[in-house]
Amino acid sequence: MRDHSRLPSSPGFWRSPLRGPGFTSVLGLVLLVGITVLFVTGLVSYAAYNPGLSPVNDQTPDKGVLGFYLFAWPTDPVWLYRLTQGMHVTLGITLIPVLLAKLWSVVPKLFALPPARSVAHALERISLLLLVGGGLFEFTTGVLNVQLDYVFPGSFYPLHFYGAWVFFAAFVAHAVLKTPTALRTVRRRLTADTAAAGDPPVSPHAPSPPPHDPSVPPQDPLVSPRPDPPTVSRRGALGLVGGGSLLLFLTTVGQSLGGPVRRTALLAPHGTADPGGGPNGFQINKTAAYAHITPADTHEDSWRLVVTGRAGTVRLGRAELLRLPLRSSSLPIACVEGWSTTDQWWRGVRLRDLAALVGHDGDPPDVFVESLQRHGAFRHAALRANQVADPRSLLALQVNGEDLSPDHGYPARVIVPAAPGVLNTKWVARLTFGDL
Ligand SMILES: Nc1nc2c(c(=O)[nH]1)N[C@H]1C(S)=C(S)[C@@H](COP(=O)(O)O)O[C@H]1N2
Ligand SMILES: [Mo]
Repeated sequence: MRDHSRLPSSPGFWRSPLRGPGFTSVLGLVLLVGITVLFVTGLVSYAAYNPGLSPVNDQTPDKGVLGFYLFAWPTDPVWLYRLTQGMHVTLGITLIPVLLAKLWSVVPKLFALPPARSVAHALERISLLLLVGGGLFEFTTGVLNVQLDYVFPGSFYPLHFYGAWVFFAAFVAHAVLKTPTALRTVRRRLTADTAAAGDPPVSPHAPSPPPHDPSVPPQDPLVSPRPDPPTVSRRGALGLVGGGSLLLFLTTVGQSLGGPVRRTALLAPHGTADPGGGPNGFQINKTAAYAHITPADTHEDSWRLVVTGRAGTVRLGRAELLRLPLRSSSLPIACVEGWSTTDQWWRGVRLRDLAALVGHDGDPPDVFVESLQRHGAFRHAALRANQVADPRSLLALQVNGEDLSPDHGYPARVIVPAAPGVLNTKWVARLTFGDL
């Protein structure tokens, strides 16, 4: 006779004594909270990144109904995007061991036969496929986008955005079905632990604790019918998962804290340009060389900033810009990839003063910013009116008391409070205020 226990569809195939509702419930409850935070911080990131005014800077093409919630991202507090995106990326990376352990803990269910016992069961299994597939997709695309320059067919942003909605819909359905059981399991486990620890009964007439853990009915499909002898306790296994998460957290979070702590971010992407020391010695995203910006392009004799508004166009050299009223702002750069800098001291011309030069006094409109850079998705950006109006928003010419370095955007770059780094266009060549 064939030994069915050698097929993954047979419960006897799965031998780990760790599997069971207790293990799965704890991990599930951690993910319930964690993934909800990931979803919210992720949606918020799209609102920040996606001004929804210019199709050129709309990183969510055809966002359609899913873009219903997009709003004007505020410019206060200046560390807002450092916080939301630092949380998004750090938490996402920290949750990887929990996600993997959770999937491992329920893997027998994925193989169970028959594929569907009823229509309801079939629907549940399809939703599980979306849940598992969506979860793996979101975590994988997120990590790859942070760690590698570019690996996707099409832009990362719509992929991660659509994926998030599919994943989260399946996640909500799953959470509604399973959270009550998970909470009950964990609560019973805690009560059982307290009783086992030898707490005296509340009253001599109180019913004695049940002889075995009632949360693990022997027929629970997660419990192996033929478990191997344990090599680690459930608590030990949860400790390993938690330890893995802690290690990832400690080797990631430094990139969002910035400053000297950045060096602890061993898992932050490397191989990027070394910013060196001095006033310009902070994180560089894309170097001038990468963007094919040459000294000839940015030389005083050739570079002119072209500013257009309803009153016409003006052209300004760097010397002329330096003669305009210069302002200072202490602002960080916070990249969608999760890293950010501490506040840097920028000096330059207010965007709203430049708007006023071309006929937009008082109430400046949106601006479309274009770089000298010819190729690449980040060579242009559109800023909302509230970002232009903020007195801290600058076309920066200097940073930390020195001229911008070529890698940080010499001769001029945009810096806007609380905005994602991608809106802080470097090597600016043209500003167009108002409707295009
Ligand atoms: N022209 C241009 N500007 C750009 C980019 C770019 O690739 N090209 N990268 C943007 C991104 S994604 C970030 S995070 C910031 C980083 O600025 P930094 O390199 O000065 O730290 O610059 C932004 N400005
Ligand atoms: Mo970025």
